[in-house]
Amino acid sequence: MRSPLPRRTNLALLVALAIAFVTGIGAVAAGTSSGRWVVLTHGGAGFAVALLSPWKSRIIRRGLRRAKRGRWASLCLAAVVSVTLLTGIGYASGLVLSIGGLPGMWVHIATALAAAPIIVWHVAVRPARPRPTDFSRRALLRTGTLGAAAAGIYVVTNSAVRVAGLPGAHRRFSGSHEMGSFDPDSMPNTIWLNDKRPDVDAESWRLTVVDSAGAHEVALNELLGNQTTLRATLDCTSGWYATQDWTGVHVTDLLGRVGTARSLRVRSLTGYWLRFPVGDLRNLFLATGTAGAPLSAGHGFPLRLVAPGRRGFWWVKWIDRIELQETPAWWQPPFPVT
Ligand code: HEM
Ligand SMILES: Nc1nc2c(c(=O)[nH]1)N[C@H]1C(S)=C(S)[C@@H](COP(=O)(O)O)O[C@H]1N2
Ligand SMILES: [Mo]
Repeated sequence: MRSPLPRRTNLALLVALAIAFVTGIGAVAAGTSSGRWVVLTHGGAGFAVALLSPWKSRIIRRGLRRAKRGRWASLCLAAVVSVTLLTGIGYASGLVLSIGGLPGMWVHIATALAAAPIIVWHVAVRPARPRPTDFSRRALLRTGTLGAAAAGIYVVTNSAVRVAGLPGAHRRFSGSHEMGSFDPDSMPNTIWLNDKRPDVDAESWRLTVVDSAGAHEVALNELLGNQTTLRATLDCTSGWYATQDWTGVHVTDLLGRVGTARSLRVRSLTGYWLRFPVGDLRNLFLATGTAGAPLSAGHGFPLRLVAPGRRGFWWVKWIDRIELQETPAWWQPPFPVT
């Protein structure tokens, strides 16, 4: 009889990768500290993948002795997953924050996304069917041991990062590193690949506000009249965060009756937009400045959104229109595409 070990290794690896993938997406969606457990599970799943790799390399080495269809794609998969693993650990520890000018977290996410379809294909061409014995008490115990070992390694590496005083010791719950708090000039500018920084003329710029009473326009001067300050943390999915004192007005100061509206669509003059549930209006802030100075062009001059508790991609820059709509808030891509 053939040993069940390779099959179980493959199954465990598949489960660990699936958990890492789902919690990875959860980690970059998490805006409040209640998302901490998702990020912790992600690290644990990542280390479970790492723990299984010695067994998996034995399987791979054996497999390579037999010529198989799609061998190169499988080796490519192994390479892509290894890079994902290494960039994850490199970024989390702070040892490798940037790779070829790109944020290391960006490379981590890009390779993980590239691995996903190859994994689906890889499993489809050699399906490993679980057997009843894979769910026996002993097998479950072994799975539990793997989980505990992964959690153990996670705790040990995290402590090592702290003892060694690596930058990773000061990560936020989301895994992000601090960059440029209270110093907007040293805070990164993050712009999606398909967006571009516009040059805005402050004189002619207007904010169009649409509520149940219709549309009206607001000039920059009017916004500068009656400002308050809000301390809030911008946490980008590319792995950095910064806390700033933002000056501006609350969205609710500009909007009239909500009526039957279900969402607020916040649009950038570049075309970039996001939709927020009306239940969230009280938390949304429109900033014209930070640290006592007007926003820089890169940070969204003349007006940007400050959305405490939401990840950076929600913080629309260069806003030219906010509009209450009856469309439900979930009616938008889960992550912005334009
Ligand atoms: C599917 C394969 C994946 C593997 C094997 C993997 C593995 C890892 C590992 C080992 C870490 C370091 C954990 C630590 O030391 O704290 C990490 C961190 C991270 N990964 Fe992944 N990852 C995967 C996919 C993803 C995806 C798809 C995303 C996002 C879309 C993602 C986002 C993150 C984030 C935000 C961190 C930082 C969290 C922290 O500092 O603990 N990962 N990953
Ligand atoms: N119009 C527009 N707004 C945008 C973006 C963009 O590309 N275009 N990037 C978002 C992302 S991903 C982040 S993290 C923050 C970054 O803000 P900053 O460049 O001021 O640091 O802006 C958000 N607002
Ligand atoms: Mo971002």
